[in-house]
Amino acid sequence: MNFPAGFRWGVATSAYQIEGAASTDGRGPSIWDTFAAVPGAVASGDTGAVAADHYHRWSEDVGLLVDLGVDAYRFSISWSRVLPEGRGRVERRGLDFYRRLAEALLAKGIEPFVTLYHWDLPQALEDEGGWRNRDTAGWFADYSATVHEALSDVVTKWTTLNEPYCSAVVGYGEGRHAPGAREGHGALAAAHHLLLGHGLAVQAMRAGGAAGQEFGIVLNQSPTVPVTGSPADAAAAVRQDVLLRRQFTDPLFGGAYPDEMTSMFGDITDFSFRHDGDLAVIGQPLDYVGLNYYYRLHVADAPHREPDPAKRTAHDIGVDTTRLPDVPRTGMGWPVEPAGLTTALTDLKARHPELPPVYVTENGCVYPDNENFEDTDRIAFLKDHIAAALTAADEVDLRGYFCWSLLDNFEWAHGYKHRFGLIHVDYATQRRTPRASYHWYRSFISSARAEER
Ligand code: IFM
Repeated sequence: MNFPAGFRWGVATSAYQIEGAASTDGRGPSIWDTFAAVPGAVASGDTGAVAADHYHRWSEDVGLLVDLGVDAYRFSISWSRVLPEGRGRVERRGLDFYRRLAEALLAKGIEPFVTLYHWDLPQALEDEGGWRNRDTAGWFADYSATVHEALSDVVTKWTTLNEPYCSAVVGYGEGRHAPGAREGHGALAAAHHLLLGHGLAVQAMRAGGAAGQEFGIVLNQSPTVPVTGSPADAAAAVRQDVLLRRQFTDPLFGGAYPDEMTSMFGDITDFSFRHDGDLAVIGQPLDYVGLNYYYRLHVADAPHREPDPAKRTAHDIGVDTTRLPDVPRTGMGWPVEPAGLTTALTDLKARHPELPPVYVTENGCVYPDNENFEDTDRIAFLKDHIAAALTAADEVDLRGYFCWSLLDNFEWAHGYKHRFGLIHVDYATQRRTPRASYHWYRSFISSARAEER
C-alpha cells in the first residue's frame, strides 16, 4: 500500500474511558460518573472510577506509544478535571496533568491530537440543563479557550467535539448514554448547541492568536444502506442519514440544516433553539475533519416505536437497523464491512467538495481473546480497513489513520466487557500486555513509512 507522504499513524483514547482517578487532584464529577452510578445503566455496574488508571500510569503508556512507533496520539481532555464545576474556577492540577503528557509525547516525537469534548460534560452543567441549555455552548467555548491558552505551546491539533451524534441522540434521545435522557426536542436542541459550542470554541481559540494552530471536529460516519430497493426503505435510509450524518455535516460544511428535518421532527420540536446567525458560527472554516468508522447501517422502513408523534424521542424515526447482511461480525455484533470506510470518506467529499483535509480518527474492533493474545481477527480487520481508507485517498485529502484504541478501556454502557485495545489491560492488576495486533501495527507502520509516495 502506498500512502501519501507525511501520512500520520496514530492511536486514540478518551479521558473517561482510560484515566480513572475520578476524584483525584480536584476533578469534579461528570455526567458519566452520575450515569454509571444508576443501577442498570452500565453492564455489570461498571464505572470509569479506576478504568485503566492512566492518570497514574501515563508515563508507562507513553512508553508503549513510543514502542508502537506511532507519530500521533489522539486523547481527550476531561472538562471536569480542568474546571470541576464546568465554569469559573480552574483546577491547575488538571491542566498540569495534560501538560506533562503532551510534553512527554513531544519529547518522543509523537504529536498530541487533543479532543476537548469526548462526552463527559461536568455534572454541574448538566444540573443547569446540560446541552439542552444554549448557555452550555458558551461555557464550552470558555473552557476550550482556557485549555488552549494553557497548552497551545505544546499542542497544535485541537478537536472540539468527538461524535456529537452520540452526545446528543444517544445521550438525550435514546438514553443509552449519559445523561440517560429520552427526549425529542431536548436531543435536537442538544445537537444544535453542541454544534454552536463547536463554532464558538473554534472562534475563541483562534482569537487567542497562537501560531500554527489547527482546529477540527470528529464525526462518526456510518454510511446508510437500504435493505431492499423499495421506495420505503430508500426513504428510511434518507431519514437515518439525516439523523446521524447530515444533521451535523450539512450545517458544518454546507451552511444549512437538511430540509428533511422539518418533516422528520416537526411534531416534536419547533426548532426555536436555532437562532439567526447560528449557522455562520457553526460553519467556521476548519483545518481538518476527523472521521470515525466502525460499520455501515442497513436500514428498513419500520413503524415508529411511539405511535403519538408528539411524544417521540429523537431517534424514533421509523427505521429498523437490525436486519444485518450475511457478513462476519465483530465481538460487538457489528458487521465487518471495510468498503463502508471507503464510502464514508468519499460520500463526505462528494457532498462537500470544499471539505478540509481528513483523518480517520477512530477505527477498530473487539474480538474474544485467546490465551496468547494472538488476535488474528483484529489484525485482519485493521489491515482491510486501512486498505479501504487508502482506496479513498485518490478523491479525499486523507492525512492519517488512528486505531481505536491504544488500551482496553471503559466501553461506555458496555462497561469493561468489550476490549478494543491493541494492548490488553488486566483490570485487577493494571498490567498491560500488548496483543499481536500491537506488534502487527508497529511493523505495518514501519513498512508504510518506507513506502510513502
Ligand atoms: O469507545 C468508543 C469511543 O469512545 C467513541 N467511538 C466509538 C468507540 C467504540 O464504540
